[in-house]
Order: sequence, then C-alpha cells, then structure tokens
Amino acid sequence: MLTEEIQQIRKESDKDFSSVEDVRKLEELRIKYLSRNGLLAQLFDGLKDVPKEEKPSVGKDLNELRKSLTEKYNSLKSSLDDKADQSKDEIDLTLPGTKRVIGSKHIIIQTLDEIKSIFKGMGFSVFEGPELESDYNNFGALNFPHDHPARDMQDTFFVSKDFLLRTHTSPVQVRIMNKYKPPVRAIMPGLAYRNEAINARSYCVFHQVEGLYVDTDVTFAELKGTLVSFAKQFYMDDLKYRFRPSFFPFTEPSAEMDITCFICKGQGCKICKKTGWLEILGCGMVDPNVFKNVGYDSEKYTGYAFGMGIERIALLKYGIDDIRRFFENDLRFLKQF
Ligand code: 2NM
Repeated sequence: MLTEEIQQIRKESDKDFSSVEDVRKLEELRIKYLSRNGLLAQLFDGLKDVPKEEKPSVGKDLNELRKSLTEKYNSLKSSLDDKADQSKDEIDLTLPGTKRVIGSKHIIIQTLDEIKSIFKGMGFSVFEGPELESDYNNFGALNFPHDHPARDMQDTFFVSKDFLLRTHTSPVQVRIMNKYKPPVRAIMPGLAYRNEAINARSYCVFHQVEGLYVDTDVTFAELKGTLVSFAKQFYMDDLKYRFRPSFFPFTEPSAEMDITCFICKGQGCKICKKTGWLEILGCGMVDPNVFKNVGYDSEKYTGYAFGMGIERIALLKYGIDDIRRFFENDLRFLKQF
C-alpha cells in the first residue's frame, strides 16, 4: 500500500518539479511535499502501520524520495534566486525616470541672442574673433594716437609689449575689413577686458556687440534709422531717444544714443543721475584713417559703426542695481530670468 503511494508521489512530484518556472510555484511545491504537514510527512506517518519486516525497505524508499525531492528543491531554488539577482542589474525601462536640473541660458547670453536676432533681421551677419589681440588691431588700426590714455597699462591688460586682452570687439571689424571688400554689414559680439576700478557700473570683463556697415553712400541718417529701429525692437515701440555729439578715435562725427529713463520716465532720478536720459550705445561714421589702415578707398566708401555693452543694456532693461550680479553666478539671481 505505502509502497504504491510512494511510487505515485514520486511520479507526481517528478511532473510537478519539472514544470517549475518561478519562486512562487516552487514554494507551493515545498509546502505540498516537504513541509511539516506535506505529503512526505504523511507518508512517514504511515510507516508505523507497515509490517515490521517491510519497514526497512519501505523506510529506505521513503528516505530516498525525501533526499531526491530536497535536492531538486534546493537546486531549483538556487537557480531561480540567481536569475532574480541578474534581473536586478537590468534596467527596468517601465520605471519613471529621474528628473535632472538642466539649467538655462545666462541672462547676458539671452540678451545677446535677442540683439543678434534683431540685427540679423536687418541684414547683418555675425562674426567673432580672438580675445587676445595685437596692440595694432586693438588700437593702431583704429586710429588711437600713441599717447591715448586707453593705451596705458592702467587701463588695458597687456600680456606683452605688443599683445593684450582686447578692450573692445572693434579689432574683429579690423579683421573683417582686412579680409572682405565692401559692402560689409556685420555685428561682432564677444568679451572685452578693461583694467579699471571695479564698481556697480563697470567690471574688468564685459560683453560687447559692435556693428559695422560699409558701402558706397552710407549716411548718418541710415545709422540713426538702424539704431532707432534696434532700440524700439529691443526696448519698446514708443521709445523716446536722442543722439548726443561725442568723440571716439575711430569715428567722425561720433555720437551717443540715449533713451528716456525707464525708472522716472524722464523726470530725473538716481538711475539716470537726474538727467532723465540713459546712454545705451556709442556710434559714428568710420574715420577715413581707419579705412586707409585696412586698405579701403576712403574716397569711394563711407560707413558707420556702433558699439554697446551688453551688461549695461541688460542692466537698464531689467532694472538691475549692480553689474557684478552678472558675474557672481548666484542662482537666486540667475533663476529670475
Ligand atoms: C563704438 C562707438 C563708435 C566702432 C568703430 C569701429 C571701426 F572699426 F569701424 F572703426 N568699430 N567700432 C565704434 C564706433 C564703436 O563703441 C562704443
């Protein structure tokens, strides 16, 4: 009787164990066969009713069955556990991803992008050049006399007798004019360096955009029209402005462009030093000496040029109190834009 049952359970367990695919199924089988009240335990229970002389052989059969089931169980368990460990290393593509903070463009770069796009819309191309320049490209070619104060060590970062950190992006215009014949219509954005006392209004390094248009018959009226159109697009359409005579070594005549103070609306306040006006850029007609230096025929061509400091422009547009904010990289400041 018991022998037959052992046979039958051996067969059944063979079938059961051969179809195990996961840990849960294996655990079910452990409970079914090997637990305290499982089938095997019941068989062992039946041993007491077996006639004495058959006991040793039935007991042996039972022990063998238990041994084989236990071995099957152990080997399946360890191979299923290994599999589970491996799948832990695989990436679960169904899980939601981790959000990364990717940051954003610095307000100065945003402002530069906006300026570039306005001038591109008016037919200007964009050129860049090196920050380390020759004294000649930075000063000589641009008609700065030898005793000009900007050429002093106090004002300019010289790296050697003849080389320096450019004090404006104008040397890029010299490079462009040396390379291309007129007509030339381009802006040059980039960093410029000045060895000056640092305060709320000026810093040792800043971004500049300069522009140049050279062709036959370029007039001061075109210069004004272009810059007014720029300022209206950049600030606002019903902007009030004025051009004030000024002086630059590389332009004649020269002017500075002011807009009405956005804080006091022209009434006069601390920001505009009680004038009601804010200076936004310098400009003028390119001096014939500059044309001579780059090999342009100054009888045939005329041109205008202008330059603006981006920090200053952004300062005014966003009402920022101190130019140093742009360089501190304090996230509390930067995240506002
Ligand atoms: C300014 C103001 C006025 C200027 C002139 C030139 C060049 F190369 F054509 F001579 N480049 N930049 C210029 C003129 C720059 O910045 C305030």
